[in-house]
Amino acid sequence: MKKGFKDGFLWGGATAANQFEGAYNEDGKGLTIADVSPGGKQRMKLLRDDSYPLEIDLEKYTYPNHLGIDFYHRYKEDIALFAEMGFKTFRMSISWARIFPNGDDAQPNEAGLKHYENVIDELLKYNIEPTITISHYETPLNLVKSYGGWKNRELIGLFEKYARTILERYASKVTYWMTFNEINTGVLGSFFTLGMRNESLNNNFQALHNQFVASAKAVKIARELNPNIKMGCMSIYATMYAYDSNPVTVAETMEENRMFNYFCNDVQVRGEYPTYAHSFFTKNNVVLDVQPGDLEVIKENTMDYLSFSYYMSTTHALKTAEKEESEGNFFGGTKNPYLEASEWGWEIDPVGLRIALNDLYGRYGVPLYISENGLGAVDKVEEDGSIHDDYRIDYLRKHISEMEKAVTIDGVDLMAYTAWGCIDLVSASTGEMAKRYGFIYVDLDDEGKGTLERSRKDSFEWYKNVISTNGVAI
Ligand code: BGP
Repeated sequence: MKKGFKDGFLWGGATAANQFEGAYNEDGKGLTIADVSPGGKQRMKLLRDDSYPLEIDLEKYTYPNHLGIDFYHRYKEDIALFAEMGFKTFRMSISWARIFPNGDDAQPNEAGLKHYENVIDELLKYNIEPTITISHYETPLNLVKSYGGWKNRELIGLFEKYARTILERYASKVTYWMTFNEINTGVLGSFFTLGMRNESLNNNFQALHNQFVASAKAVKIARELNPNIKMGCMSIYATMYAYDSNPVTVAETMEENRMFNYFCNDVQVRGEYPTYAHSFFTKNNVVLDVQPGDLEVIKENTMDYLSFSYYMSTTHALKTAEKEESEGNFFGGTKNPYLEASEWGWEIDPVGLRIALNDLYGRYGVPLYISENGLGAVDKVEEDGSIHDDYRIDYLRKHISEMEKAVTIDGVDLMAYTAWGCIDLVSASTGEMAKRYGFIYVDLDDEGKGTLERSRKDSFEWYKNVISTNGVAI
C-alpha cells in the first residue's frame, strides 16, 4: 500500500459565513438566527433554556458576529493568505439570507449571488477548491418567526429553491458541497440547527426528517446539474467511551453513540432509517409525519462522502454514578481521567480521531472528510507582534499524526482535512473573539475594538510546511 496521504489530498481550512463575514445587513441580506444570537456566556445558556431571542436587542446584548472579522469586504486579502499557506481547499458556507433575505422571497438577491461568485472566483484564481456548506447554523429569521422553523415541511421546498439557485449558479465551478452543518446536533434539539426552540422530541425529529428530505433533494439537483459534483453530509463526531467495563454502562454508551454519532449518517449515507431509530421512536412516543416519496428520495440520493467535525471525545458513566462532569461541544460527559482538556473544558483526544476514522470508514466505506478540527485558545500577542501558538501546533500535530496512522496503517480512505477557523473568527458557542483557532490572527476584541489587521501566528508557517510536504513534515 502506498504510504502517506493520497495525491490531491485536500488540505485547507474551514469557516462559516455567520462567524466571519460580518456585513450582516448589507447588500440586501436579511436577518438570520445567527444575527439575533448575542455574544457571551449567555449564548449557550439561552440555547439550553429555550429562551433564544428572536429580535436584536442592542441595549441588552452585544453581537460580535454583526461585524465578524469583516471577511465580506476583506476576502481578497484573506484568500491571498490562504494561498500563501498552500490551501488546496477552503470550506465556507453561503448565508441563505444573502440569497433569499426572508427565506421565502420570489426572486433571489443578485447582489448576494454576485458576492459569492466573486469569492469563488478569487479562490479558483489560486487553484483553491471551494467546499461549500449550504446551511451552517443560519436559517433565515423569517422562517423561524413565520413558519416555526424546520418542523414545518414548507421549509423543504424553500430550501430546495435556495439550493437549486446556488447550485445552478456555481455547480460548474464548485465540486465539493455539504448540505447541513453538524446536522446531528438536531438530535439534541439545537436551535442553531433546527431553527426552532427545543419544543419536544417529536418536533426535533420531525425537523430532522424534513432536513433529510431537503438534503436529499439538494443532492438530486446537484447531480442533475453536474455529475462530477461530490455531495457530503456533515456531523459532529465525538468518540464515545464507556466509563467502565460494566456491561450496562457499555450498553448505554452504545445506545447514546448510535443516536448521536450514527443516526444522521445512517440516514444520509445508507439511505434509510436504521432499526434502532424505529425502536427509539417507539420508546419515546415519536411519531413522524412521513409523506409519500420522502423515503424514496432519501434512498435514491445518498452521499458521496461523509464529513465530520472532531474536537473531542466523550465518556459515558451510569447516571447513578457520582462522577465529575466535563464540558464539551454542545454536550459534555463524565470527566475522562486519561485526557487533558482545553481552556474551555473540551477533552483533547488525538487517538480518538484514529478510532473515529476507523469506525466511520468501517461502517460506511465512503471517503471521509474531516471538515473541522482545532484548538480554541487565548492567544497572546508579543511586543513585536509575533504570536507563539505552540499549543495549537501541538494539538494539530498530534491529530494529524493519528490521521496519518489511520490512512497508512489502517487503510482508511481520507480525502480532506480542513482546520477549523483557519483565520480567527467569532466562536459559535460563546459568540466571542476570545476563543481563537486561527493560523491567522485578527486584531479584534470582544468589545469590537481593534484594527482588524491580519497577522501570521507561528502555526501559519508550520501548517504551510505540512501542506507543502503533503503531511510528511508535521
Ligand atoms: C462546531 C461548529 C463551528 C465552530 C466549531 C468550534 O460545532 O460547526 O461553527 O464554531 O464548532 O466551536 P466554538 O466556536 O464554539 O469553539
